[in-house]
Amino acid sequence: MKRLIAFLAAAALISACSNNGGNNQKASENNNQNHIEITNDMENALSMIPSWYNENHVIKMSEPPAHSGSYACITDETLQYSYTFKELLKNINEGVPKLVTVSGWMYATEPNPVISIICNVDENKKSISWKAVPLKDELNEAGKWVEFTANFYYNDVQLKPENELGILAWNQDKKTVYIDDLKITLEY
Ligand SMILES: [Ca+2]
Repeated sequence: MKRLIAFLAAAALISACSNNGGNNQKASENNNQNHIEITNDMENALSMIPSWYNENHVIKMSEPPAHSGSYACITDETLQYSYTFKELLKNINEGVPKLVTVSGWMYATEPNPVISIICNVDENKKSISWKAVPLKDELNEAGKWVEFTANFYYNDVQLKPENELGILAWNQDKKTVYIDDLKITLEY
């Protein structure tokens, strides 16, 4: 119930922000029955947006500048896990997704860092599906923002509305990688 209230509060916040056209609140949803889009530009991460965790990994950027606005997520040797989206499937939409696509921008400080996008599904706090898309080859140029996309298909798992979806980047390298402007798309 607490989560549901938090989710409704988030939905209210999102719609309030889209009404005033505010640019600084980009944790938004663009929905129809078969397609849900959740975006987060990290500019308001520190206000603790519901369904998003690890906001202490979002920092004010100067060198390099963030991809959008002033804030982006840092991952490095000690902050291996990025800003994270976590929510019950039933709180996102009716039904369960066939495909989850995670896209966004990453800035590698050295070429070819060992970093992956992780899509995990928990049932009763226990993982029933853990998928990783490595981005090492995509990030072959350091010192610039590079767009990435990771697709996760769920034909092989029987998802349930009660399952919890968790999405994050996992940096297994010593090299720092910054992340900004995440977009999570769910196809039903
Ligand atoms: Ca940003």
